[in-house]
Amino acid sequence: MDEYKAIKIGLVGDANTGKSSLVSLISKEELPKIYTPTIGVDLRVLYVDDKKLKISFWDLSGQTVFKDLVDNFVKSMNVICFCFSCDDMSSYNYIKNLYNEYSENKIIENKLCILLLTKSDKLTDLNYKILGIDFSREQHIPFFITSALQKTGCIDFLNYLIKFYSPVIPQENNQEKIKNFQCILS
Ligand SMILES: Nc1nc2c(ncn2[C@@H]2O[C@H](COP(=O)(O)OP(=O)(O)OP(=O)(O)O)[C@@H](O)[C@H]2O)c(=O)[nH]1
Ligand SMILES: [Mg+2]
Repeated sequence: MDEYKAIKIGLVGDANTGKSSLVSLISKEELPKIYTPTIGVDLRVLYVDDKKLKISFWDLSGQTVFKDLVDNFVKSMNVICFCFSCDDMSSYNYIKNLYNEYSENKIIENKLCILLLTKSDKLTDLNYKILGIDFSREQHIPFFITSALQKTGCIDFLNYLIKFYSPVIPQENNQEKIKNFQCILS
């Protein structure tokens, strides 16, 4: 396993935005039937054998009580996924503030940031989508629309990550790639 490139991905966002559900889906686990808030952090690992990638998903709690712990974990990640959900405008404000905070504290420097709109099966207000597109364009970060329930968007998100870290492309080019990303909508 030594020759595998390790990539650490942290999912952040307000409580109840569906981070754990997304990670369950990616790990091919059953979606939890009832909402169980994450206590601190959960970890799942995905091996992509043909690309020699070991992708670890750090499912970080959105509970306020764990904010300091989450901030500390985030510092050691390669990728930060900012999650907000289609049914809660405060979850958008939450990640917007968090992004600004991490940006001011230089926590996101040299990290790939990704914006995820979750629970798209509940999308009744197109404003969520527009806010996501605007945010991703302003900050030059990729944007994916997902539903763990309907199993949509996650494959595009995963493929993007795999392609981004594909060993064929030297790691040094990543900064360039971050700047030149295309806004991806699924
Ligand atoms: N409709 C719908 N509900 C979802 C989806 N994903 C998650 N949920 C529900 O949203 C609630 C919260 O999901 P979690 O994945 O536990 O949320 P979380 O972001 O991990 O929450 P914390 O661990 O507290 O930060 C649960 O009741 C899930 O069943 C989705 O894609 N669609
Ligand atoms: Mg959780």
